[in-house]
Amino acid sequence: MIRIVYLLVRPESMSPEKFAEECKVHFDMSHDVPALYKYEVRLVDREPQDTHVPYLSVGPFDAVAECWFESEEKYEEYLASGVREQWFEHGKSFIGKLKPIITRDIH
Ligand code: 3ML
Repeated sequence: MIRIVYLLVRPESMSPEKFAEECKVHFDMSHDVPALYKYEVRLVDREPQDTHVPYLSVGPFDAVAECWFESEEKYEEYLASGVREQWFEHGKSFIGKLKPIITRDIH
């Protein structure tokens, strides 16, 4: 499984409420995107700093998302799709900045 994690920052001019609304629309739209096995987007609620190891300061960001793909072939199919292109167009309307992190399994 290919999994890509994203940190999302809302545009400076957008309210947190509007951003939350658009995240919900984006989640609903994800169900029509071909070859996307799963998409999740979650709003940042709290960022506790009382960690048991040194705290790493990152951000600020407003949401964390993840895209799952079953294989490289599926990922290519996703990239080639027009529906995916429309999904990204919606993304451009409410994501101010995006930090993608391509992750891999530990074994
Ligand atoms: C890539 C993505 C990260 C995210 O949260 O949504 C998708 C599509 C997009 O950026 O519009």
